[in-house]
Amino acid sequence: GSASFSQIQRSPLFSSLNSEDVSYFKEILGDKNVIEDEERLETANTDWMHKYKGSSKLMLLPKNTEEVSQILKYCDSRSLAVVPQGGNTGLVGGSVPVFDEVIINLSLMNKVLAFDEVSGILVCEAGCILENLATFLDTKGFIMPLDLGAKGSCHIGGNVSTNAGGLRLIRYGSLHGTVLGVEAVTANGNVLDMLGTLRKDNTGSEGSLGIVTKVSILTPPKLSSVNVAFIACNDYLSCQKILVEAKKNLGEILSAFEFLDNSSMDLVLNHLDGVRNPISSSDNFYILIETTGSDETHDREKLEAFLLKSLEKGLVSDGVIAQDINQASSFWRLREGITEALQKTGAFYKYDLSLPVEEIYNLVNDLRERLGDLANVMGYGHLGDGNLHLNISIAEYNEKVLGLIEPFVYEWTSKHRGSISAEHGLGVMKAEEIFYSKSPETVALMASIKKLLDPKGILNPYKVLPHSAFSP
Ligand code: FAD
Ligand code: S2G
Ligand code: ZN
Repeated sequence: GSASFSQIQRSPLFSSLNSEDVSYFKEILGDKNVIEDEERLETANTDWMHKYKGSSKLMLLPKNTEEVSQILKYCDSRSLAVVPQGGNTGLVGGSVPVFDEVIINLSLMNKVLAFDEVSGILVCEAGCILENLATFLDTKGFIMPLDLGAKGSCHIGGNVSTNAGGLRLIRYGSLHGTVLGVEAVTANGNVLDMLGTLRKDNTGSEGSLGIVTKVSILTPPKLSSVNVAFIACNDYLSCQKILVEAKKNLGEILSAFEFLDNSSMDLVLNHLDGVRNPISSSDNFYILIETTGSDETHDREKLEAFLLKSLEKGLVSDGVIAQDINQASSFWRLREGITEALQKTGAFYKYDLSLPVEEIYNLVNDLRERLGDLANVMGYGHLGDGNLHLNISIAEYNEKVLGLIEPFVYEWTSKHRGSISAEHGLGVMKAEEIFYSKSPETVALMASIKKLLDPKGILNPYKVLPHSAFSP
């Protein structure tokens, strides 16, 4: 795991669980929703990447906001630290205990509460799985404004708490724009009902300021014509020019613009079954473009014209437009499958960075030069949002290689005016690195808000904020 993880000390201010605590939780939740079973705790203590592992002795499954409130009120009075957990697909160690924090998992709070078929405003509980919401909305002719590879497991509560970006941000904006309100419970058990307001809500607290129990979100109507093109180009400058052309010539129907380099493509072809590169002559970069509009003929003509023009200008070496939904899914599989393919390599280091678009691939090249043949460096991500997913895969974890990667990657990002966390959050992985992207004054302000809302620091301790700024 990452170096900073092992240097954290368990705060002496937090109590340890005792039998009275467990009996209290059983009283308010019922025995079956108070989990002490070794196997289920093993899963809940381990993150999706199997990189971060806690030692919690208890997982609680509240069924409603009132139960979350009672749990937090009790934990706050007993100084028991907790970790809010959604789908546990987070990639920065934010969703699992660092030590013996009590796990509060929102999975049982998975009901759709209201949907307005005119405005598209959905109100649901935080534990709704993203894919289930998408399926529900599909029956109403609407879609979720965000989509990500973890859709089958991640919760809307976790998406809101990490201010997740994902594959549709280029079209529908970040959750800052679509989340209209939340209901949340603060450390002392107070229920904050900010659900009714239509003002925007700045989130991204990663469970350190409160537990999100309900979300109201604006969902766009489902449009009839979705087209996907998979194209290859020779160099990163062409990737950028294609992005400019796509924004200009596809305009309002552009709904996704993802890139992956040939190392990422090789990784997917080597580690996933049933995938193949639709481009006959392999190239250095691949781009997946999706358009979503309301007129199939118009949209297809537009996409074909765009592709032809890019070929004529020599920006694109080859390209193919999906003939049907299956082929479109096979193109998406190449992009969404990279994370899964990485899981199958021995070990990997993962960086989720925002950078000026023109700088993105310079970092990949610089790091590739720095590591030589010590490791395989891959660059892919949401090019349209200036979000690079820089991943390094290696046979097994190796402190020497980590020492070559960090702090180099963070310093490089900071020097080039980027952010060390584009969409995944800081979690435990990057809490000590926050100063590469936030000024000391901003961190101090974040710490004062944390102090105000969670004076004992029981909510997701050791995460987001550095020990120097806030230590329970
Ligand atoms: P968890 O992992 O359970 O928790 C994440 C954080 O939120 C933790 O700090 C946790 O304490 C907190 N939390 C969870 N639920 C609540 C709640 N109800 N109230 C308060 N705090 C809470 N992320 C992206 O942004 N874009 C992507 O494109 C993307 N692609 C991914 C692809 C794959 C294959 C995988 C495995 C992950 C991907 N992720 C991506 C990362 C992850 O899916 C997101 O961060 C997601 O939003 C986490 O949701 P979750 O419900 O799994 O939250
Ligand atoms: C994606 C997943 C994280 C990663 O696929 O868009 O957010 O680095 C990522 O694989
Ligand atoms: Zn991503």
